[in-house]
Amino acid sequence: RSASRSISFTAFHRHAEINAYLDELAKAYPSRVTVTTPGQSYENRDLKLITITNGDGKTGKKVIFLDAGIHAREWIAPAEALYVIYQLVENFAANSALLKDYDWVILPVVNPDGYEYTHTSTRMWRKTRKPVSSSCYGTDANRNFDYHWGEVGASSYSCADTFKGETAFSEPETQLVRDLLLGYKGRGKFYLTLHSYGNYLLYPYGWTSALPTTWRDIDAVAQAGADAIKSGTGTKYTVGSSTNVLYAAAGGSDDYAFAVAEFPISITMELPAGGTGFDPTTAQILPYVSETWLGIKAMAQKVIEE
Ligand code: ING
Ligand code: ZN
Repeated sequence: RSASRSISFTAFHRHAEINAYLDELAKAYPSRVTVTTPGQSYENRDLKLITITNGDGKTGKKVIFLDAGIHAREWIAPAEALYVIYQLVENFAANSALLKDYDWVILPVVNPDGYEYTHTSTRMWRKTRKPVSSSCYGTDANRNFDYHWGEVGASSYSCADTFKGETAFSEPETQLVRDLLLGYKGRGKFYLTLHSYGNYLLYPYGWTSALPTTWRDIDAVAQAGADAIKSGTGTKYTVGSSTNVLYAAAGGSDDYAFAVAEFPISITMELPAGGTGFDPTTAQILPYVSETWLGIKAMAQKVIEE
């Protein structure tokens, strides 16, 4: 396992294995990798964050923030985050330009309680796992961010898959993402959140059909990603604001990163479907994650060249 250490792209890994891989990288590449644990999930799992640099020792660089696994069942998303980490750390020589003026900060599993629950109990679980009432568990973490929270496309019914939460930021997992994003205010230039499925590159707003005044800048980055994937493998991605090309939904992390934490480029990437949608076969993992990396790399290059 020398090429990729303890991780592979031929299986979906459990949360403990993912955390172990991050720790292993921090040990193997101490000059370029830092792993911290900024908090825990509701069920007390460590939410590990990896910061990847080029090792030049310069501080205060611009930041690309990437997360995955906000939704439990979307297994290809954390797999992609691991592939990005693998490329930036273990294939550093090929990707060092992406780290010259930017640090990458990656939270590969935002919702580990839900993720583990999809492995041990209910494969199609989407939400977190904090009980809401005696009968229902979990909040839709991508409806729980406090920007036009609950105004559209979110449910007040605690048993629903798109339950917005009893309050904005009711979940420790979304609080943690909030605090990280706010901590990078000013330095944060590109927020990318990975979901599945459907091949979309979505940008704000989710809460209204109106577009941000700077939508052309975001659209150009997303289009660069779609173009790179199209020319690499022929796979087509749809680009546009989430309200206009998918559906309206308030309380998403991308709107918050853009409008409150002031990341000028904020994109939700919906990876390809597999199986019935959320469950690609293990043989599909490597083709999907490597194809998606073409798009992520192209988007990062576009952000960096601006
Ligand atoms: N899709 C996203 C969802 O949370 C989305 C789509 C993103 C809507 C951003 C609004 C804002 O519903 C999936 N697959 O989770
Ligand atoms: Zn999702």
